[in-house]
Amino acid sequence: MLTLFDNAFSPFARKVRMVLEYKKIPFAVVDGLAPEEHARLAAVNPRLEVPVLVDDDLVVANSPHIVAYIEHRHPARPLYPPDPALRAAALAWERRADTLIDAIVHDVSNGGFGFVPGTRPPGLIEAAREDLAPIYADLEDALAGRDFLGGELSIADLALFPHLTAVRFLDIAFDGATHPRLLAWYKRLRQIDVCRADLERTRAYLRRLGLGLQRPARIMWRGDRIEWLLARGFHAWFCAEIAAGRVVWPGR
Ligand SMILES: N[C@@H](CCC(=O)N[C@@H](CS)C(=O)NCC(=O)O)C(=O)O
Repeated sequence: MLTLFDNAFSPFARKVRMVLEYKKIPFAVVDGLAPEEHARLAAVNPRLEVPVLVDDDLVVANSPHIVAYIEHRHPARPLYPPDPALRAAALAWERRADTLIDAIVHDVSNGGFGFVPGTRPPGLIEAAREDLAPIYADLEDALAGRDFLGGELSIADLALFPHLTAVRFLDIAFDGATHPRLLAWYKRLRQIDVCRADLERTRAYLRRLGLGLQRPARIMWRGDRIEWLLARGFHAWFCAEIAAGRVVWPGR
């Protein structure tokens, strides 16, 4: 039996869960970021990150590796396009979603829960808009003549979907008038069962937590998310966060 260490707010975990559901693979779920599950998560991933997939005695961490593992073990309903060029492009989109797009969305949302009004570093939204603009333009181009980025539904679409949902709530969304193919793609995905279920789960999770725009006391920071902040010149803000004891580092 497979067990997924999941969290309904993690774009990486959401991607993996949609893959499992799309392939109709049975699995058990543990909310790996729930405080009461901390020890169980630590036992399978010392970095204390979700997602993690446990397949009997075998542990796979890091979402693109988990997807590759699932695809290898369960090839039916493939999510890697069979055409080599489309496959390479789909994996490149997955990587862009996991790295730069995740970093921008995470940093603008301050870890997912938003900034207390008036505390967002000046210029952050503008920097995010600037760096998302070429991505939206590339997506618009990539969707010319096709419904999905890999031809059929692929890992590219499922990796991007959680992020392109989040941007709508952060004032950094694409404009449907200038990106009509992207808007049509987004609406198309929302009609797909696994994407609909994903959105419903995330909404229910947020309702359960009763989240307004409250910041968590401490946020776990890592690689790409820090890189984008520093590259865009927000080092003073980030150092102040560290100095204030609000930064948690992944385990080793
Ligand atoms: N590269 C990893 C990144 C996973 C990751 O950053 N997970 C975040 C949630 S989005 C996490 O578990 N953070 C720990 C925390 O917030 O406590 C992957 O693709 O799976």
